[in-house]
Amino acid sequence: MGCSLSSRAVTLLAEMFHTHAGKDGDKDHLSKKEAKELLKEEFPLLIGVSVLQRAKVQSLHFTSLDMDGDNKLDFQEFMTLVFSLTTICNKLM
Ligand SMILES: [Ca+2]
Repeated sequence: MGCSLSSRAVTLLAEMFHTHAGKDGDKDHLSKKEAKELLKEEFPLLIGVSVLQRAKVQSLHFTSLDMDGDNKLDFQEFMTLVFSLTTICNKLM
């Protein structure tokens, strides 16, 4: 019996976070550089979107996502980014 779609989605998100966060050796936090690379590699669809949608994506500033101000994103802060991106992607569908 396979996993449900939602179980796979949650697992994939956690996997995506830890894979990118671990590039600098700290798999529990995304640095600004890692967050930028994650967006570029995992959400290439957003590269081809309209100017208006791109403006919304660019408004997801690292500093506004970094709620505790430690200059890196933990998993909870990352999920805020995922929520925003999912909302934007849903509007593009
Ligand atoms: Ca943080």
